[in-house]
Amino acid sequence: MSKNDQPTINRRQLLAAAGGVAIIQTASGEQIQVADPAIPADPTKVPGSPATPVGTRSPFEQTQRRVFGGAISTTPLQDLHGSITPAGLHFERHHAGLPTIDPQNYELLIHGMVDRPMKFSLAELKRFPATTRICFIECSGNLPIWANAKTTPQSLAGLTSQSEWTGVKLATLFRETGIHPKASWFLAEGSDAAVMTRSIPVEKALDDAIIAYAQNGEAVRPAQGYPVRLLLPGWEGNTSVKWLRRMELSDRPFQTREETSKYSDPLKDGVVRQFSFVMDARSIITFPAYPVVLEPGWIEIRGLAWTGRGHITSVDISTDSGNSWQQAELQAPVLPKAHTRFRYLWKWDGSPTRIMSRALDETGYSQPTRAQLETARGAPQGPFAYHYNPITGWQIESDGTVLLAPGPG
Ligand SMILES: Nc1nc2c(c(=O)[nH]1)N[C@H]1C(S)=C(S)[C@@H](COP(=O)(O)O)O[C@H]1N2
Ligand SMILES: [Mo]
Repeated sequence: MSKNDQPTINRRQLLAAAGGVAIIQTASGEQIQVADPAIPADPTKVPGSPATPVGTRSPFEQTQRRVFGGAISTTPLQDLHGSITPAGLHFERHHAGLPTIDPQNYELLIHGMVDRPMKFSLAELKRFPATTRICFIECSGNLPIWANAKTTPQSLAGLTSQSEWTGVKLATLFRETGIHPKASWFLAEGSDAAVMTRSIPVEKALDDAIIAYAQNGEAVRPAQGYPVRLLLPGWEGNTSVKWLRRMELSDRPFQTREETSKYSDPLKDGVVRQFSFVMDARSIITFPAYPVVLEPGWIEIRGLAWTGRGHITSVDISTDSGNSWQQAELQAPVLPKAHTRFRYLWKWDGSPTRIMSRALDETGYSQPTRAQLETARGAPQGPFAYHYNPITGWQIESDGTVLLAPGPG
């Protein structure tokens, strides 16, 4: 029997032993002997603070987004539970700051190759039948290639967040305006100084695009596009244009700055991949991860897996540096195009090892190793690598320190 297999006495049991013994009589008259700890005085039994119109979190909770240069902030994935990102911790990416838009003056214009060009106020958008879904938004640049061993889940993959979104189906609005049979693309334009524009296939609009005005039950936050954003579930975050003001239908893509000089992927041999919309399956272990220091014993490995192609079907975990893989438990309900929480119970014996997770999705796509990715696409280029989703691992040292593992991941 190793030292880790010995039963341990926890603090509760120690308290009980110090408190002596009591006899409890059950409803049927039977007597049972139980340990009887002294009940500590309760320091909170004094009148508390009053109700407030808008709540705030406990002052003892300090988790935060991490802000980079004012135009990017990342979600603290390692501090969250379940699958919904609180709105105030949703990652932010904006190319020219947050515009302030008065919802009274807001209008959404749909024009171009349509039967009836139309403008919709916010109130008009809210009168259409509504739809609600939970899905993630992930920036396609969600893996800084400057990551070093002391990288947290937040710094590694904090450009993905999940909300429950509510709005009107874009298909409903296109049915109102009518679309020319030849219209196959539309331009989505934001109302910020960046003049964010992307060309989107009409097929996506008719499939599952949402014109969203609510996030986790309240109005969309300014950082997420108040009062209205385009939401394209499973597609690279950049296409979910915030502060949406205009959509123009056409029979071809518009070749905007955001889809030519940016958001296209340099491959090997000078070839560039354009319109790589769908986010590939990815997973990361959020616990244990840097800067946690582990003690030997039972550990619940926790993390998130997601895919833009539908459902996650399984998440494999390796606790022996990739020699063998076991299936993690997935938290139900497993929703399509959504962060899926996984858990795996593991007893760490104190010897150095690497833990890794690998996501599989319903199309049969398996999250690739870094080597597989680089064989297919070449080494990542530029300050960010778009659509870079390799298996990542955490190296656990014998002293319990956990560090981001470089390859073979
Ligand atoms: N109008 C507008 N829409 C935008 C952007 C922007 O700068 N302006 N940034 C895009 C990018 S690059 C991403 S990843 C997502 C981020 O959405 P979030 O800030 O709500 O997380 O919004 C997209 N929509
Ligand atoms: Mo992005």
